[in-house]
Amino acid sequence: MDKPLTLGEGIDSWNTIIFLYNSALKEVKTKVEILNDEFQQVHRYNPIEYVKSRIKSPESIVKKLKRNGYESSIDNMVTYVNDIAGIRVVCSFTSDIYKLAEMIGKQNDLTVISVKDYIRHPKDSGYKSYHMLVTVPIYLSDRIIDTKVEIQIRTMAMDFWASLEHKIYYKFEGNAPEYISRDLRECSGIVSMLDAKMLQLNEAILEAKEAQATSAPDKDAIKVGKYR
Ligand code: 0O2
Repeated sequence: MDKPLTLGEGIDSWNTIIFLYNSALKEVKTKVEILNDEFQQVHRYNPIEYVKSRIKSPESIVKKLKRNGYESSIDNMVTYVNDIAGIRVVCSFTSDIYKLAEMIGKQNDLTVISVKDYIRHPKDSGYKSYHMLVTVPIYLSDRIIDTKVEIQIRTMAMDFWASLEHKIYYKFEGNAPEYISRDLRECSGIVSMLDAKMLQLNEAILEAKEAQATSAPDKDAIKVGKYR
């Protein structure tokens, strides 16, 4: 089979492009859902709280191109805007983020283009999230097109902070007074403390449950004994 075409090489109609990004979103979303179901099946545990996905609005695409010094054209949009198709996976605990990222990285038909770990290296704003830029092959009737999707993986607390910070910053169009930026960074620190505490609590609960299970008599054995 011919080498897959990368979105941008000769694909020029807006509708075709949006159709491809929508298809790529569906593919990646299904993969993430299957990984979550498998995790539930094997470990009796659900690492994902919820998944959101979106196609970036034309206004947002144009704004981003302008911000980065590019003219608004379909070619530039496909080449320089990496998050036109975006999926946000919200996990219970920080440790789940890394497990999930590893599982996504191992999917044979996804190509990981880049990873940005804003959890280990938060942005100056205080933003924390794990970003993976991947391509997924979209099989059309006459060709295969590798299409970019940005996957953002974060905890509920990180998502809470990022959503509110996004709203606040939009109000100031990026020029928030210093004391607001400082307070937001402080809130980001609180979010990290909360995540660390919840993770610690979860680990303590799991240990306590395990200890209970090993010290308690086997319920089935009691039943057998009673009715023998
Ligand atoms: P919107 O409106 O959410 O779509 P690159 O994609 O690598 O060319 P970019 O865009 O700087 O360069 O990549 P990065 O850092 O991975 O950021 C992509 C997205 O992450 C942003 O998209 C936001 O959604 C989110 N993000 C990054 N930094 C921040 C931050 O400080 N605060 C919040 N709340 N979100 C952030 P957009 O297009 O900037 O915005």
